[in-house]
Amino acid sequence: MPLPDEQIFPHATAEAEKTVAKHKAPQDLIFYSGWFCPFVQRTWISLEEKGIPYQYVEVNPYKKEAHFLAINPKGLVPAVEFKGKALYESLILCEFLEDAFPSHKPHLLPADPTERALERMWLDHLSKTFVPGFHRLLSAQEPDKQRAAREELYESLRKFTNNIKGPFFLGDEFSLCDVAIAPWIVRDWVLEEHRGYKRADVSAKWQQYAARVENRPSVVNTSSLREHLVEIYGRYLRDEAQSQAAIAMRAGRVIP
Ligand code: GSH
Repeated sequence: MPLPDEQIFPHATAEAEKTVAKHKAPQDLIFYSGWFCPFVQRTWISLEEKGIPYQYVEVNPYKKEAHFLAINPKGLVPAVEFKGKALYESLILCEFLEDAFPSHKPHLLPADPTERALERMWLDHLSKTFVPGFHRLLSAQEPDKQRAAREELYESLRKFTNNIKGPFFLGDEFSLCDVAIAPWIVRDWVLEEHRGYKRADVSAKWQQYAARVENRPSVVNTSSLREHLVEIYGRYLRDEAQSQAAIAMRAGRVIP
């Protein structure tokens, strides 16, 4: 019997569908995507920001098909095949795009080694506190657990927000921290509708930053309609999801 998580609307919609249509032709870089996935969207935003030629291939990662497991043995999207070599992990892929296409701008990591390290420290913060915190709030069932998870998420976001230097994380330039958090900003309506989260309750600065990031063309052009995400998030809201992330979080392990 198929896992309920396999029941996913089969393709991107809205602006993301138009972007997919422009990237059907074979290229040196094949981008294995799942239109619904926030981790995928990070890599997709980087590709779009930098104007890198790529071929878009839609995968349902819950089906664990042999052809995809040969690309990523973990069976997770996003993955990339570049000149015959397979790569995966969203932030590693974003950094790979910086390294493999140095003439493509904008550069999403600062040139200065200290600034680069600082950017990576904040990426680490997002991976270790913000992303698991978002998931914890999404799947918390009892009101007291939801309250605690919401406060924990606000705390993580306030720390991040206090370090935003300008319109974007590093100032005027859009950078990898903006890329890394953007997919969860465009999905925070789920928390707002079901878990009492409000951008304004984090801070006014967060509210303004989030509005700016969600309107960035690369973010808009990789976003699909909410209506097809509702079914997926319903499984998380009822704590019924069987994704690797949901199973790991339920068992108190880190998200793979
Ligand atoms: N750490 C991975 C990354 O950053 O790329 C996470 C990727 C991930 O969890 N992708 C999900 C997936 O492929 C879709 S959003 N899930 C398949 C599964 O859980 O079996």
